[in-house]
Amino acid sequence: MIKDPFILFSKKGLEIIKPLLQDDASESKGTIIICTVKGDMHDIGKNLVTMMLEGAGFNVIDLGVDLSVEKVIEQVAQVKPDILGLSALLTTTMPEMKKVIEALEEKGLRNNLKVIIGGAPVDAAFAQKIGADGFGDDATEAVKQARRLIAGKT
Ligand code: B12
Repeated sequence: MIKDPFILFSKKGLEIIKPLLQDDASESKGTIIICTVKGDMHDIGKNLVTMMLEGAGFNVIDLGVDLSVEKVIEQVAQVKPDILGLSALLTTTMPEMKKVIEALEEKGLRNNLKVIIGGAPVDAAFAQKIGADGFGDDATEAVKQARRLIAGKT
């Protein structure tokens, strides 16, 4: 029983509800790397998306916030995830998403990887413009997009 209502809005609160969202499925549905792009410290939405994806059975590696293009590339090359999720909450950091996709293409890492993006200033048109494979305006849509993209891969 949660006595303090404010705990629900904290990271600790998210930890408490996490097991309640967990799927029974023991087998991973795929691996997803997620992060907030360089220059951007916002992570509340990304953390919610991470939790919902984990709850839906995906293996999610959360790299955190303010991730440089180089760091993202390094991790994708190492882990070889099925999906890369990028979050941006500032109009000034949205261009970082395009830079990541361009760098993935340059390094030959784009072929087997799907990219989904999200965050308040981002929309489907922007996703299409920068060459992302999907966009989610909330955590539920993020799960739908991840399922769609994984299904398309096999
Ligand atoms: C909380 C907050 C902060 C907190 C962040 C705390 C944290 N740990 O995240 C703090 C105080 C640190 C902060 C700082 C700043 N902020 Co701020 N912040 C906000 C605020 C109020 C809420 C954001 C939020 O958490 N929303 C709730 C979550 C649940 O929603 P969400 O992030 O959109 O995520 C959902 C979807 O977008 C989607 N989603 C998100 N990520 C992803 C990823 C994928 C892959 C997918 C599929 C989906 C997805 O699913 C999520 C769940 O539903 C917004 C205003 C607003 N109403 O959005 C301003 C806002 C984003 N901030 C703003 C600004 C300007 C700043 C600062 C520059 C302020 C300053 N002068 O210092 C700094 C920037 C710091 C930095 N370098 O990042 C502006 C941005 C304006 C713009 N157009 O760029 C906003 C819009 C406020 C405003 N109206 O001016 N901020």
